[in-house]
Amino acid sequence: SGHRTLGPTSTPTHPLATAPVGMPAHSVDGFVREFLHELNTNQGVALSRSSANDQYLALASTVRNYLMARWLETSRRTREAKAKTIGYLSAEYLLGRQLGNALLATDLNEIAEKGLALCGLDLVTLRNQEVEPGLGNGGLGRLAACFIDSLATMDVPCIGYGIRYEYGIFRQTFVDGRQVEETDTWLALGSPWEFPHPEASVQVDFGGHTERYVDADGEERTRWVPSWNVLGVPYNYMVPGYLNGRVNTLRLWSAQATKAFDLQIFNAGDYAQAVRAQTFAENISKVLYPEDSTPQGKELRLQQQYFFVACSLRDFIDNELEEGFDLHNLADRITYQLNDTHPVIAVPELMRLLIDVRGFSWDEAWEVTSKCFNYTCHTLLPEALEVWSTELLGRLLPRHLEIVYRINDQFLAEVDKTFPGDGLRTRRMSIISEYPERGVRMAYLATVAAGKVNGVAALHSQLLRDKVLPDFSELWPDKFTNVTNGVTPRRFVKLANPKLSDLITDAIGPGWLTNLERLKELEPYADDPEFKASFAAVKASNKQRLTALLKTRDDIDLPDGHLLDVMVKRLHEYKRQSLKLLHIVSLYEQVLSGKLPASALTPRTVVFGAKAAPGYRMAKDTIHLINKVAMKVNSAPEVEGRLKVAFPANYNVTLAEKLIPAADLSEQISLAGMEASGTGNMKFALNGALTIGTDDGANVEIRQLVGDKHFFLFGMDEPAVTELGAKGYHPGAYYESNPQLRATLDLILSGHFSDGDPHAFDSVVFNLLHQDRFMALADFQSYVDTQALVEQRYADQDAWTRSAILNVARTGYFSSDRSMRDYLQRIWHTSPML
Ligand code: Z16
Repeated sequence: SGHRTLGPTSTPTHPLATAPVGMPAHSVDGFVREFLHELNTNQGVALSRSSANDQYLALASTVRNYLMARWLETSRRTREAKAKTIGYLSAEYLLGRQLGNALLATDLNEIAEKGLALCGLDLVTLRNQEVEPGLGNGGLGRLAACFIDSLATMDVPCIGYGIRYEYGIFRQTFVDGRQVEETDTWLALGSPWEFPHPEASVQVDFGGHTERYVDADGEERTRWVPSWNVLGVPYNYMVPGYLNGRVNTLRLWSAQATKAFDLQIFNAGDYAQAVRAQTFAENISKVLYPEDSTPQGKELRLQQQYFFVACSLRDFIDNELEEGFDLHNLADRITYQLNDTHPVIAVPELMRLLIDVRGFSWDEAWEVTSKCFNYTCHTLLPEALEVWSTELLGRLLPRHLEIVYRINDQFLAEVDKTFPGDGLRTRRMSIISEYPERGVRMAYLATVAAGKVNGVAALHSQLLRDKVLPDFSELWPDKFTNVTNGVTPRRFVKLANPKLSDLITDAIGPGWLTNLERLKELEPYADDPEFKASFAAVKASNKQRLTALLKTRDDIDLPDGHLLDVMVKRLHEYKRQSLKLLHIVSLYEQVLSGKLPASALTPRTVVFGAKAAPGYRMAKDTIHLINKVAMKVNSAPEVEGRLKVAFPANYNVTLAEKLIPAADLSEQISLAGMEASGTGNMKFALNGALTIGTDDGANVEIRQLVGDKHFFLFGMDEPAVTELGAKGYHPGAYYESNPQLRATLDLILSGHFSDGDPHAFDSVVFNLLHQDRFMALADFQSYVDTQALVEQRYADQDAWTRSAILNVARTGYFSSDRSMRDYLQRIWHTSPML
């Protein structure tokens, strides 16, 4: 009755099908043929009548087709070898544009450029048609994208699992300097990079209750009787390795209503209600939650988490393993990496699958489960560690809550055996918290289940052991390890900074792109006048490229010849955009009040890029203040054009790729002990910016590697922060005792930046004066003093360029390839395919 059979039936064969379809010819003519074919048959238009969007979509399909044979072959090879796969479980993937990366991975850039030119088209224009898939908030999502790029490039089997949000991270605009959010309609103009597989959909259950029953063998068992369900439809994306022929898969799940769900209501005759039910189900993958680091405990978010994790576990077992595979050996074939606490519900889900569906005993199931998972923690902020109320969890996933309770009982019995009678300790360590309401501490659950728990930079991993999970590290010292984050040099050096890449390759050959430690070979060039001149010319050219972009993108005028001082990252109090702002206002105030002649200012443009979570008041007020200060400073004749503030809206991966290569100075100024790692810091250093930063996150390792002379350290270190906190921190004392800080805050309080309204920025200023949880005022003087050192160094352009080159030469460690090698050795215990 019009229905097609779902799923594989038999295994069809044909002599010509033993190998996947071959690759199209790597020639300009071949490329043009493929491109026109795609334009005609997929877009259904003639070249002469095609829109830029048609052309982009046809180009994307063309490039995609070059990867197709490799994708099919990768999948065949991996299955045949029965290789162990990394299952990367992440609620976010901040991929950035795909076309440039696909052209790079296939070595088609030049061919595409020439071929398109023959058609009268410009490759750069078409590349700019692409709307980036922004399926992540910030660092964590971008890290996932870098990691899957590296695994593909290193020939390691990996499936990235996540959610295909219909709307990714919101689009930011400013109205009167305030952030306004718009929905991100990234799918609206077509999505040439994805392959939906509705026939492989997975049903996911929710709600209901559990029942005990006795099975045929007389065993007492549990059955979950859910009350509603949805379908998860997989969408596959290619993850091409760099010039190595491997193409891994990113599998993102989209929620759809099941038939059973609405049939009942249809039969009851309420069509409108049935359609509403469909909307309800499809809400699950509708939108990315826009909080970075401080998640909201919303029911829909828990639904999202369980939804993608349940689909992903089922997918691997049912579709990636051969039929009849003995799940007792599951850990031989997959290791799941839990990217933060977001996917931790996978732990009780695997237990449930093994016990309730596959008939395992509890102990057998735990034996398998505890070998399959590892957990990465990305934060130290207590408010970022997810706790789900047992009320919500029990309502949405009653069987999982039972399993969590039993895991906890078994775990606390173990604690009691190791530390007999230490009731305080068992209460502290319980997976179940009692205040302010009963809840499941997902970080504890992850730690109990995981083979390894890692932090994301050396300092962070140490603090994780000492401050966040001290009882756990005492119980299981060997469970804890560090893997310092990294970034992919393919996207963030080669694609983002082609001129620097060519310069490097001219000097040391092309091997650095897959072996970034080879950047060390650049060290001698730091004293080569010719190389230095070329390096400085590349920076100047990247600034010009940025100037052109900001003019058309934001109608922002970047002045020539300024020190380009860049702070781009999510807006969060702990990152201290407010401290950067105080520095700007302080410089401005000194000129206004005549303490400093304008001619003494180092010409400097500060560029901010930052989205605030829509519900984060302080962050949004800070954005407003930055924009208001920018308006005033930029038009103030007193500073004679020597101080500018630019705040392009909607900072995203695409903008980062243009901004970072142009930067002179990288702002990494979080309060010590707060930023788990940072990854922007690495991207800047690798592109030849010098860092001004605190001793925090991966800054610590960057400074160790580049050397103190080439890094501007300021502020308290973590022990000093802890000591000050213990002693009692009084920000008002800094205001009272530091006249320049006082003049700076007073200028804001005077209404100078708010058309005379003295209360416009009360929330930000009074927070700094009376609370200042992240001690911006305590670090203010050190920061402005260190900025003066920056200016001194910048005045000596030759010395600056030398330091910049050494930053590039000495930060090869921060390749995500190295991070992946560390995970392979320390956590996954597997290796690339041979
Ligand atoms: C996130 O982006 C991060 C941590 C977290 O708990 C949640 C989100 Cl969405 C960031 C960290 O803040 C940053 O320091 C780190 O570099 C990044 O994750 C990747 O590890």
